[in-house]
Amino acid sequence: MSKIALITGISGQDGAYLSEQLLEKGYTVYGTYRRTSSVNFWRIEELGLLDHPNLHLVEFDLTDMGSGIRLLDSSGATEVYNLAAQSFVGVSFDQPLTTGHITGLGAAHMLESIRTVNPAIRFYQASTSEMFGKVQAIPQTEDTPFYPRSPYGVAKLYAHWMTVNFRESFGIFGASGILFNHESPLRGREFVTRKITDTVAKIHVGKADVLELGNLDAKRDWGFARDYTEGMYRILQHDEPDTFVLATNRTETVRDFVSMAFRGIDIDIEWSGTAEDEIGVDPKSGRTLVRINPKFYRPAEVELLIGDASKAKRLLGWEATTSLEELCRLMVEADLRRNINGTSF
Ligand code: NDP
Ligand code: GDR
Repeated sequence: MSKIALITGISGQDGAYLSEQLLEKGYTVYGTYRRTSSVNFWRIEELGLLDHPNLHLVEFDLTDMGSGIRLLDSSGATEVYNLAAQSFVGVSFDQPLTTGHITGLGAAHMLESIRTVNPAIRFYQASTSEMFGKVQAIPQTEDTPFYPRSPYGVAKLYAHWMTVNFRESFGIFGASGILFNHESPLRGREFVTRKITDTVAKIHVGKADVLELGNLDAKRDWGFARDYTEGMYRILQHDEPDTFVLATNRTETVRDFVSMAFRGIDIDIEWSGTAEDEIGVDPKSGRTLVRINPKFYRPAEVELLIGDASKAKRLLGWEATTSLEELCRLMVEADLRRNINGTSF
């Protein structure tokens, strides 16, 4: 009999890759999506999974605990990957309560549902490097103190500690992956890497003139999402429920990522100006291709993230295998293809 997994948030980036990997491993997968006025399955469609016989798409909202209980009961899942969240940091400042309900309390709903239906179900919580926020140590490990800097980070910290608490109080197999930023061609376009690669592709084909960004100095530890979803699986197969950092241990600025992406279309951006009037220019044509728009600044910023995933390497045999250059190339190529074919999401 195949193992049964439930993935909340299958319409998101990680849900798509994780479902692909679990199906390849022979799992039956129940993937949850929200009721919306138009369907949002482009990621699983792009991976060719939409008609997979072992993939069951089920309507579900994390804020409705009763439906979580019924879903656990009817699916017979023995592993739950809780990936659903209001995951955009910027929006969490405008909608802190919605973010708290979904991203924070939503995880508690799943934990309570597991406790009610079958406490033997293994639970993975999608925790985040945003919990480190104003960082207290470099690099960040499982032992680094938390200091979240956004309503999203605060909500995730609640969900993280509820997972640890249910592990310690009720013996539930609650595992938490503190994942640093991970990107891919399936990344949502509001996140900075995909915004950059999509706009670079649009500039290349003449559909956009300029890339407008906020804080170019923010530093992130960016990896490839497919490596990280494999890490989630390994975290849930470990003998003991535990907390693991997944990261690349390399950090770069947003500015560096912009330069890297433009190199993908043979432009070597030259930077000039300071802070809020900085611009990026194509030295060959003299065109300004990058400029600052203050509307993309955040009320409080996470300036620097760099993770140390040695524990995951030691206990799970996991490490990030895709370089940032390779990741950026994959993303620019995918966006060029989509913009040329007119299939851009
Ligand atoms: P996405 O934003 O791409 O996906 C989030 C998913 O959650 C979507 O399927 C979304 O559905 C769903 N969702 C949102 N609200 C609800 C709700 N009320 N009920 C049910 N489902 C809901 O995120 P990622 O795939 O990038 O990330 C997966 C998880 O990992 C998230 O929890 C994120 O916070 C966390 N994380 C991500 C990192 C990253 O770098 N990608 C790093 C660390 C943690 P819909 O499509 O309808 O919006
Ligand atoms: P982040 O990702 O906040 O780290 O959260 P995002 O890509 O949104 O921002 C990264 C950094 O880039 C700066 N930035 C901009 N960001 C966006 N989105 N748009 C811009 O125009 C822009 N200009 C500069 C930001 O200020 C920030 O410093 C992601 C999400 O996936 C979370 O769910 C996850 O938990 C963390 O990564 C780890």
